[in-house]
Order: sequence, then structure tokens, then C-alpha cells
Amino acid sequence: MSDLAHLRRDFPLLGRAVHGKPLVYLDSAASSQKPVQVIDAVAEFYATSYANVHRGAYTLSDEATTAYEGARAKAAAMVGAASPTEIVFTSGTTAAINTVAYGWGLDHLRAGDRIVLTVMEHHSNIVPWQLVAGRTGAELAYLRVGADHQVDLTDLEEVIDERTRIVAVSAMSNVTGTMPPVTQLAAAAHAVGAVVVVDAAQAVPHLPVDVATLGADFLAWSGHKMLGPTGIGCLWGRADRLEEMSPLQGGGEMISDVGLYESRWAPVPHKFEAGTPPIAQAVGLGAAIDYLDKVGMDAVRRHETAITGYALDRLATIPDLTVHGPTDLAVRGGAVSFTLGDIHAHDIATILDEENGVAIRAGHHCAKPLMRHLGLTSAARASFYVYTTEDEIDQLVAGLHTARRIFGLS
Ligand code: C6P
Repeated sequence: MSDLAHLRRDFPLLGRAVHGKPLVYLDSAASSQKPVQVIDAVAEFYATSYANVHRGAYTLSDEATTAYEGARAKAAAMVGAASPTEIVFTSGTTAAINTVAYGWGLDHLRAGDRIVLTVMEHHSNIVPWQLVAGRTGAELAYLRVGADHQVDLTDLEEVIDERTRIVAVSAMSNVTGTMPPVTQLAAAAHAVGAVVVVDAAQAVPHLPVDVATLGADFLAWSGHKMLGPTGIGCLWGRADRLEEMSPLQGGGEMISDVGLYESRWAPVPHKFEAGTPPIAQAVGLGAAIDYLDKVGMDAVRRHETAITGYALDRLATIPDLTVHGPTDLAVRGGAVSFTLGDIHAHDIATILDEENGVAIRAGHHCAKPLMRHLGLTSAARASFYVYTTEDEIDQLVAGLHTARRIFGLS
């Protein structure tokens, strides 16, 4: 077991009670809790250095701009970007993928082109492509998911064919925890000249990610899932790819000149950041990156692998329980979805909350095609992060035994 338990004291919310029981927060795949270092950084910024950015010829605005652009540099370093200018701040993963789908897709896709996705994608990496396919006449094609919960590569060359212009894949499923072979998929995509978009919402927070190793052209992730505030996320794009993209939104900040009938854009990345950006949120994201840097992303991954292994072992002892995801810890992360007999996932979540103070997510997890592939309409999901302990897994297991009892499964 790893030694990150001491980190818990940094997370004030984890000290609270729910229904008279100590909170057990097992929903970090939906959103993570925040350490005091992030909460304080945001409060301190508002208290001492807040102003709008890139505008004022005065000290406070300079300080705010330095803090905002400093966060961009930290985000760039975190994923091995060649330059901070390859990072576009967005409101989150969803906005980042939409920025590529519309900004790159509308200009470059034609009728008959292919957009290749996998069946395990989150709706955020399906629906934008459906919308853009509808506008351009491009078609969608899917790589299937096998019985091992991994992307099925048997028809890789048939699906990623000469018509393929975009391959958009998740680096980690938010349902099964599966980590697809992104590097291999990217190589197949590049062999036919396609652009690779990686949904890293569940990857960047949980393990070291390097855009060059992945072979990505674009990478999207959210701040709120990696100890940072809501309302901020990142789109990393290779410099030449970002240059090929049109801005989605027009307004202040994103121009170099505006005439009555036409305008010129600011250089990348500002051309994609119209209007006043999420300044304090970026500062909070920077503090979250500092925090994760200090812990070390290798240590984060080691801790989660250990806690996931412990959880899978404990869950395997519960009769009638099925985990929907790989058992091999090398190819999975800490999102563990399961069903328990015929007890509805929402009932499981309610019992865990009320009886044991355990917070999990229940439902389709915004991945309906994957749920259909699994033959499910809903599942319960426990998900882990740096602050998760074995004791908390024990509370989850105790709550699941209670659920079995209540529903007469014993
Ligand atoms: N998944 C979950 O509980 P946003 O909402 O834009 O920050 O992230 C969207 C998103 C995209 N891709 C993946 C793989 C994700 O897991 C998510 C968010 C949450 O699983 C909310 S549905």
C-alpha cells in the first residue's frame, strides 16, 4: 500500500460527515476534491492580485496576467508540450473537444471523410463529432470494444482506412477504467494522414501523460478532475495543428485588429480565447498542478494502482457482484463500475450514502453506447484518487453487504 494517506489532511472537505458518518468520497472521476493549497491560491489571488488580464497598463493587471500565463506554462509542462502557446484554456474537456471538432473539423472535413471513434467514448467525444459530421457530410466509424473491455484491434485497418481524417479516442474510460493503446491507435491514424484527438479527462489527473509519447495532435482535459477549480480545462494542440484551426468564438482578446467589415486574429493560443478568460480558475489550476508535481505523477499512479487492486480484490469477495472492467491493473485506472445482482444502481448509491456515508456515482456515466455494449442501462461506479484509503474501500464493501441484506440477497 502506498503512503499518500498523509495527503488527506490537505483536503478540508474530506473531514466532514454525511448522515452522521465520516464522508467516504468515491466519486473523483466525476470531480475531485480540492486541497487547501488550491483553495488558498484562489482566495489569495482574489484578495491580492485580481484584475483582468492582457489589458491594463497597470501593476495589478500585469500581476494577474503573469499568474494566468504562468498557469498555462505549468499545464504545458505537465503534458510535455513544446511551448505554453500550445495550450488553449477552455472551460473543460467538453469545450476543448468541441473547439477541435468545430475549429478543425468544419474547415477540413468533406463528404465521405471518416471520423473514427471507439465504442467506449464519453458523450463528449461522440456528440461533437456527430454534429460536425452532420454539417460536413463526413461519416462516423467505430472501433469495437472486446470482451476484455479493451478496444478491439482486429479490424483496425478496415476501420481506420484511407478516408479517415480524424481518430478521436479516450486515454482512459470513465466507466470501465480501461486504458486503450493510444500510441498504437495514433500510429495507425497517422499512417493514413489522420489527426489524433485524445480525450484525456481521466488520464491527465491520474498518471504521467506525454503528448509526444502518445502521438497525439490534440489532447483535452479538465481542471476540476485534477484537484483544480471548475470552469477551466485545457486543449493542447500541436503548434501546426492549432495554426490550421479557425476560432469558434469572436470577441475581445482574440483579435490583433478589427475593422468594420473584417478582422485579424491574435496569435495562437489567444485566438481561441475570446472574452475575459477564467482567470482565477487558471490560477487555481496552476496551484493544482504544483500540488500534483510535488506528489509526483508516478506516485499518484502507483497509489491508485494499489488502491484499485485492493478494491478489485475486496469486491471479488461479494456474492452477486460483477465488476465491468479489466482486471489487469497495467491497463486500467481507478474507475470501477459494477452491478450487484438486480439491485438498481441508484438504490445502491442511496444505501451507501445513507448507511455508510459513501459517495459513488450511479447511472449511464455519459457513455450510453458503452453501456449498451455491456448490456446495461445503469451501473454503480466507485472512483479513486490520491486521497483514497483502504479503510474507505472497506466502508464501500460494508455498505454493499448492507445493500445485499436490504434487498434480501443474503
Ligand atoms: N466525466 C464522470 O462522472 P467535463 O464535464 O467537460 O469536465 O468532462 C467531460 C468528460 C469527457 N471525457 C471523459 C472520459 C470524462 O470522464 C468526462 C467527464 C464525468 O465520468 C462526468 S459525466
